[in-house]
Amino acid sequence: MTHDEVSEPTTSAAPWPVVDDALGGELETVALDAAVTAGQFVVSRRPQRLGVDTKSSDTDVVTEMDRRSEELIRYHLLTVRPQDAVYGEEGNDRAGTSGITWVVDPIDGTVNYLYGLPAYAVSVAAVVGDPRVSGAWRPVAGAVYNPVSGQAFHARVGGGAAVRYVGHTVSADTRLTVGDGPSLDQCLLATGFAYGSQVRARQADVLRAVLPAVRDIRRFGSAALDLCAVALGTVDAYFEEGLNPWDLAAGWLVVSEAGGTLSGWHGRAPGAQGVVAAPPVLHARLLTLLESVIAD
Ligand code: LIP
Repeated sequence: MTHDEVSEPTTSAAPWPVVDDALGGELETVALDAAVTAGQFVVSRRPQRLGVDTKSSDTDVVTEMDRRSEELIRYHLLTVRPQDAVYGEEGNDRAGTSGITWVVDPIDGTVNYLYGLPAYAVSVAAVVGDPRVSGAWRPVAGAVYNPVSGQAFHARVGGGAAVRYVGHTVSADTRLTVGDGPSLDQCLLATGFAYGSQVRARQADVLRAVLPAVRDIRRFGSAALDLCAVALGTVDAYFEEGLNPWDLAAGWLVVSEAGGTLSGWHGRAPGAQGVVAAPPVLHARLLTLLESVIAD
């Protein structure tokens, strides 16, 4: 594969590098294989005594299986596509020459994994642009795999989104299409919170204003699974501030390819400063509410 796979933007309407469907299909398959392989690894090879360190705060944990999962994913990706870049949550980033960067969360929902709660996933996405710069990248293929439920969500740009069940057997794909979505006051809304106490205090203030306006809140602890839940319809919408590219990349594409709308707020691209995902009409109503309580 060469750099000319990713052709430069063709029109102002498509300000992003373009990936043809053959490449998109290849990238989707690679992402799915890598996510399932790593997801099954973190379950089957979890040691009795799990090594745990902390990162940005005493509650921001990284386990030895996060690191081993990312090593396995990196090996898998670079075996089949050695020319690509890799940008992963646990570091050791790698430059590439193809115009494709793999954005990897080896275990999204690490605290749930640590506690044995069944809401964690491996998220693997191929993106164009620079994932280190908010607004300067977008996903073109990706997969999110929950090894406990067996749900493997996957999508490629222009190819739709689907979920299959991968365990001892593998199910057929079910296409994902978001519905019209309910009114705001009937909305089951997923969200999450940062690890830093000051950001959490501000997020609690936002939640105080949002909670009375919706049906209810759900906090599952994995952004990637929250985004896939919007595409699946097991929640109506999702918002969160403080996400990293690896939390967001694959789930972003699953939502958008299922017909959902995903953005930041106050006109920003989705990223650390905010993500809102929902069916289009509900997205607009939720965004208006959030922008009324979140300062620019
Ligand atoms: C998690 C996110 C989640 C957020 C958690 C945490 P991690 O990622 O997926 O949405 O609310 O605080 O950041 O740290 O488990 O990879």
